[in-house]
Amino acid sequence: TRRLVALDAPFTDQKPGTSGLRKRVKVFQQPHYTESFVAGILAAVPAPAAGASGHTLVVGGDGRYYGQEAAQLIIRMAAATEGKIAKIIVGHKAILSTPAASNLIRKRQAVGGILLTASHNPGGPNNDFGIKYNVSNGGPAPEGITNKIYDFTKTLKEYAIMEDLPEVDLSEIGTHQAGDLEVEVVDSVADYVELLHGIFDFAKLRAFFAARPDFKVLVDSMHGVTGPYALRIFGEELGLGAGAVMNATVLPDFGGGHPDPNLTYAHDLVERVWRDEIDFGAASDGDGDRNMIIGAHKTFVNPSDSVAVIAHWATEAIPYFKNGLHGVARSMPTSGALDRVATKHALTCYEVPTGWKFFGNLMDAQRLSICGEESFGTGSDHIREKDGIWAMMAWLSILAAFAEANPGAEVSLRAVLADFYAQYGRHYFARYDYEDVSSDGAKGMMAELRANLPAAGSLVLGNADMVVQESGDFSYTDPVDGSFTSGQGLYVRLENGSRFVFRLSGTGSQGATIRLYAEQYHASQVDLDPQQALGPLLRAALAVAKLQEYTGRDAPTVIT
Ligand code: VG1
Ligand code: CO
Repeated sequence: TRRLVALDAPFTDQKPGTSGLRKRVKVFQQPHYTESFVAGILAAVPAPAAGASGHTLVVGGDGRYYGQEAAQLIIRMAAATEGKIAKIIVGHKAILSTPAASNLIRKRQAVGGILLTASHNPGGPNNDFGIKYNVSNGGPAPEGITNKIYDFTKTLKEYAIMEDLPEVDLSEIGTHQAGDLEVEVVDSVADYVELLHGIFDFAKLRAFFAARPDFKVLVDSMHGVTGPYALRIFGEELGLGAGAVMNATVLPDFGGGHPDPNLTYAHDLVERVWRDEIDFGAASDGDGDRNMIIGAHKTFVNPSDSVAVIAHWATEAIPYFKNGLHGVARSMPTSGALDRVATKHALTCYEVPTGWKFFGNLMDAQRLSICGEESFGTGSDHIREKDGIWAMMAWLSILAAFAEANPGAEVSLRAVLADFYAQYGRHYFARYDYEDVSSDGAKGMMAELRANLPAAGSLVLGNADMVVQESGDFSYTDPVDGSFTSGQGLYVRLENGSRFVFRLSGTGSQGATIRLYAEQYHASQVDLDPQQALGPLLRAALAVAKLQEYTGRDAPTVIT
């Protein structure tokens, strides 16, 4: 039976951040809390056209704690929409990587999807859960819609739910019925693998490995959602065996780890790759949309370089792009390496605010093929999310193409990067994260910096090498639909091409995280240590922002 459940008072804290609503599991477990946000999403789903049948919605998540409960709850609430939602497609055991969910939404012409993930945030009963709404193009809902959801929840008085429906057995693939709602449980991996087959040349990659039996690959799924995907794609399809994937079991608490693929949190992989001289090492985050690429000789592919190198090689290395690229894009804090590739290849390079939702319109308008963020996110218009496994496949394809183009040369990540830097020069890039600082301190620091940004023509701290060319608070007007977004990060660009940026994270679940991004270009000095090359700039930025004064921190939590 359909029941209307009344709330004592609406929740006022359900404002989605950079990528969905992320809170402690305990917050989602409060009575009616998850229901309230789901009600907001269901209200944001457009009504079906007159006479048309109800919509299809995709549901799935990264396997974290509370995902099963949330999926069952969404089914009971969707079944109470009186036909607005007629069908739910859900991953086996409610598991879908974020890229796989984006693909399913597009492929099955769903009205949207509900993604049960807090991405790279730790999971388990005392950590984070998250819910993200994606729209019919497969991408994260734009701000217009997330604001609507937030406004709806702030005044919600009651929500509808089917009370006495038995749980749907999500471990059984096939079609189930939940009242009037059809629930199709699908293999989590199959459609995604098919998608990749239409993008990459699997036979060529197999031949590459067959010709190099000593070439070692190690993929770290960090007990996140990509385990089954990586086992199937790298282990089986590319013939590398199950040993090529570590931490492949999806665990509700990610094995107690922090499923964020960077040099700090993916340290087990980093240690093995650098110690055992593994040629190609890669990691992905909890929900599978991020990637880190590392290799022997202590090689680390900075994500800002990664998207630029992929764009440089795309038409040659990846069949999906053989007819050329529409354009490229990066988030504002991401380095300008991609801009150089765009200039050389006569492509437009768009600069958008942080967060994947800003790429979708450009892709839908066929203005954008490849894009990336400095935060270990890389992707293309094959879906509307960043895609960790896609990035790994792209880099393997580049290695294969590099081998073909340079017979007899060393085939390694290091060689590909050296070749790239020789052609374009190098954008040194570093990011400092100060996690879990006091919200007041972070806000105070940003407010003072915003008010006192060093002006064009002035010297940063009187330093004669640091003449300010431009500074401001980044805003963006979407060239496709004209929507305007402001307050996206404080930047100071110097006349020598260097830049630093401060912004506050929008994905944390408690306190505040300050991010400082720095970049500096060198045309010919390409072998410096990035932290050393950027040291003076970083120190100047920290002093200008009075970071230590406001936060009491003298060192970052994570350095990239
Ligand atoms: C961070 C990254 C941003 C990324 C977002 C979601 O946001 O900086 O580039 O798009 O996470 O990634 P913020 O607001 O904390 O800086 V994921 O893998 O969490 O979906
Ligand atoms: Co993620």
